[in-house]
Amino acid sequence: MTVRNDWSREEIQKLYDQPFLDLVFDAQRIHRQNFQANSIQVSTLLSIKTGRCPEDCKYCSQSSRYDSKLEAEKRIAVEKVIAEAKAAKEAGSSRFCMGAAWRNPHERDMPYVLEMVQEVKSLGLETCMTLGMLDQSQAERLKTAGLDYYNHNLDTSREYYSNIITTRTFDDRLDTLDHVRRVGMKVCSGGIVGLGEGKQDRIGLLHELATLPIHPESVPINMLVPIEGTPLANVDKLDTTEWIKTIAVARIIMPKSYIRLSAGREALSDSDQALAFMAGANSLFSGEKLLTTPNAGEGKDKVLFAKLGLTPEKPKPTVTELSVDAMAISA
Ligand code: SAM
Ligand code: DTB
Ligand code: SF4
Repeated sequence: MTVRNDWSREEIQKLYDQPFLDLVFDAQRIHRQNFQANSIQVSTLLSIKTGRCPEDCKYCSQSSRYDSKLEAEKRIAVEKVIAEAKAAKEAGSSRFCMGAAWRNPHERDMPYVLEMVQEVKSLGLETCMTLGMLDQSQAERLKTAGLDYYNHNLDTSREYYSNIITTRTFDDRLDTLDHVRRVGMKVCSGGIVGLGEGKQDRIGLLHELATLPIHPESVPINMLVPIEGTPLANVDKLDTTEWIKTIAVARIIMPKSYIRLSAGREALSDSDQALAFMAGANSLFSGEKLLTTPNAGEGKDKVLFAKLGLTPEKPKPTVTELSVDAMAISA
């Protein structure tokens, strides 16, 4: 199956507007042509610097502009990050994603994040970071340290974007994605639904993602987690079906990308989650917490996986683990 980067908005709209069951059926068919059925990639998130962010993203608990009652935390120690990463690996995660409430990393933060990447990578976990905007040299240094993925979301359509964020532009976001791509790092980029946007904006977001020169390897589709004190605290809740449709269309137009059921999973029933997997979601965040909000813990996910017959993708073995295996075979 060929991967296309020339989708038109009309084609995407047509996919989105199909009868729901036709759309989900199509998405699952395409999913099975490109991925192993019943296998889910599991990532764990950790906030390495929480709150007091200068940006004005209207959904976010971490913006200093809103009174979200979040307790801010300075950079946490690298040792603590390593301990959390080890625990995540033991619990079955294959990727460890570290997030910071920054507009962009300052030069003084670089040694801290670079050391962290090296250490987490040496545990045999895939590494991911989300630190805000990156310049070309920062992307280069993160790649050299062993960073596998960089998460930077487009969040919503170009047209709706300025209703949500004014402190950085849509094109700033595309520039960061371009810097990440140029150094050969994998891209994790998606958006949020339920921001008060219309269907055309969900289609616009999907169109932007699917017409990037290379599709993001990982596409998180978040559902707004309303945060008290933020401008979007009381926005009307989006029907879950629209979230599932967004996932299904993403699966069809970006057939080789991992589509991640992200923030908002707490609000989904087990059967809604099953429907999201049916629609082609094959990745999720596990653990008790996302960055600042609660998430389904590992225990809950184990039960869900057993109920649905899903298997977590295995973390890649470390070099040491590989050589121990090789010795066992040759003995
Ligand atoms: N500060 C960095 C940045 O914005 O690039 C990294 C962290 S930021 C929290 C990562 C992403 O989480 C955002 O782009 C947004 O898509 C998602 N997110 C943040 N708060 C959310 C919320 N309340 N509900 C759903 N998704 C949210
Ligand atoms: C993404 O798209 N979703 C994750 C991850 N990338 C960094 C973050 C979700 C955050 C949800 C709100 C919170 O916990 O603060
Ligand atoms: Fe800051 Fe990221 Fe939250 Fe925006 S989404 S306010 S940049 S932490």
